[in-house]
Amino acid sequence: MAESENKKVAKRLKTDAEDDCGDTGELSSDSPVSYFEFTRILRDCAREKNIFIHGKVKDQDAVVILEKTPIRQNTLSELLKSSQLKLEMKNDVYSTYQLQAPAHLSEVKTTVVCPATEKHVKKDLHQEVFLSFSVIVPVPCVSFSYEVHNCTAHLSFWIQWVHNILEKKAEVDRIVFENPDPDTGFVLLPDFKWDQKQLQDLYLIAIVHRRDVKSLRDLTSEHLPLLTNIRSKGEDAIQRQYGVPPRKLCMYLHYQPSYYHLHFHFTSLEYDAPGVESAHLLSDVIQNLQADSSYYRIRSLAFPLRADDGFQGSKREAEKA
Ligand code: GTA
Repeated sequence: MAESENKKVAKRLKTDAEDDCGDTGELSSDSPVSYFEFTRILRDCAREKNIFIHGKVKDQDAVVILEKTPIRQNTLSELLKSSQLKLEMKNDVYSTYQLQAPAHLSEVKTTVVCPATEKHVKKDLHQEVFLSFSVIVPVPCVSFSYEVHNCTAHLSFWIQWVHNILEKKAEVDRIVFENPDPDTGFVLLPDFKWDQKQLQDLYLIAIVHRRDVKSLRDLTSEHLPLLTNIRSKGEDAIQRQYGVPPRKLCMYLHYQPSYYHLHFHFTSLEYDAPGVESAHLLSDVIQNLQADSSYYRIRSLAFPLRADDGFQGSKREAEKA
């Protein structure tokens, strides 16, 4: 990347200074976390270095997600020079240490969902996962409602946060790009899983302005202009803002999504993003719709199903009826 581009990207990424002041980085002494009373651990993932905790904040249910953030290249020399090292073991040329970093280099990304509904709690609870297939029912709208109401209704969420973004009631200063066209337009902004501190784990979402398209299942060739617009304008915006070229981006949507308002994930190819088992690449979706407008209306689609989804039961009920 050229030096001027590097500077532009560095400006776009969040710095520690920004974290200590301003709108999004306000130091918060009265956050829900200060009142959090632990109930139980929902999920604990050593590889992803995150933990999902259920608890109460002033009598309301809450979920707190703690995640160790990646080590940033621009803080490496400070990290090595200003940390204390405690020797753990030494053997031949090998030695391991506990590195105690200064406070500003050892932050933990914290996500709070409060008040959390039963669905929020259930979503983050560790469960056995099986591969399942969505049922093909000849009438597309029946198929859609069958899946949504019998399988995912209890795991799909209110999308108020999506409407807040589209109506500029939340995350306004985080918007990276917007195309306001009511049919093919969208808003591109950082996913809340990305702390925007390094490009290796770049993660943005494109939320469409249209409110009548809920998921992959609704897409037909009528939506090709929307999909190609998102691909080309999304790629351009990310290249402009972050210097990441399209060949280093992964663009996809989830089936089944957690939130039923059409949106796309743009992640760095270097990032091992969660949800890969339910991802459908945008380029494949475009090609499939070009070949067959009803592809996603009639196909049976595989998706991961959690042990307590109740889908198997519902399916059996439906078969019996
Ligand atoms: N900018 O308010 C928001 C917001 N919310 C509520 C969700 N998202 C938001 N983005 C902004 N502001 O990528 C993002 C989500 C997700 C996308 C919805 O919208 O981060 P989806 O409908 O396809 O749902 O996408 P998906 O991907 O299945 O659900 P989600 O929440 O991403 O969960 C997938 C897995 O990611 C989980 O099983 C869990 O392992 C992991 N995960 C969830 N939340 C976090 C977190 N905060 N930190 C780390 N890992 C997480």
